[in-house]
Amino acid sequence: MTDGVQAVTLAIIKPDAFGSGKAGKVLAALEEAGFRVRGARVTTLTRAGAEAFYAVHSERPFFGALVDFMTSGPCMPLALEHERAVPYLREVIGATDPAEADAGTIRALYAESKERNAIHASDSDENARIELGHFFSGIDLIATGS
Ligand code: FUP
Repeated sequence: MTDGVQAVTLAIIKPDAFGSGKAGKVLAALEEAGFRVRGARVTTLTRAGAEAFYAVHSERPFFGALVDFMTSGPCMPLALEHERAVPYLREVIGATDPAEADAGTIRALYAESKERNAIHASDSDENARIELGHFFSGIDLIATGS
């Protein structure tokens, strides 16, 4: 454990990775990268829930397919702690399209395609706070320092 201030971000192991039995491997990669798991769930998104979660993309041509995919089976939201939680998780997961993701990143290792790309990560501290709120209440997250 470091002495630095810890931050928390949201990851979601998406239905492609969860449904093909890769959740354990993805979680192991996240732990090996140095994240501490502060919250974890298994849930299947409702259509309304997925639309709300991805509301920022509602005008994009891929929005309907994205909602179809994210509601197609169980996923695993994770609250992950690290000193640089948001930017570091983005580094560890790699580019949106696995064909463009750096070798060794989670998407390079486990994503099928840009559309079915194994894992979500919040892209700012503000969005992390909002997105964590979709899946966790404060009391679900174990206390810092435990
Ligand atoms: P990322 O932050 O890397 O998850 O990527 P974006 O926020 O740009 O996109 C969110 C999700 O929309 C991606 F994970 C997959 C989906 N998407 C597509 O299906 N097609 C695209 O062209 C871009 C994104």
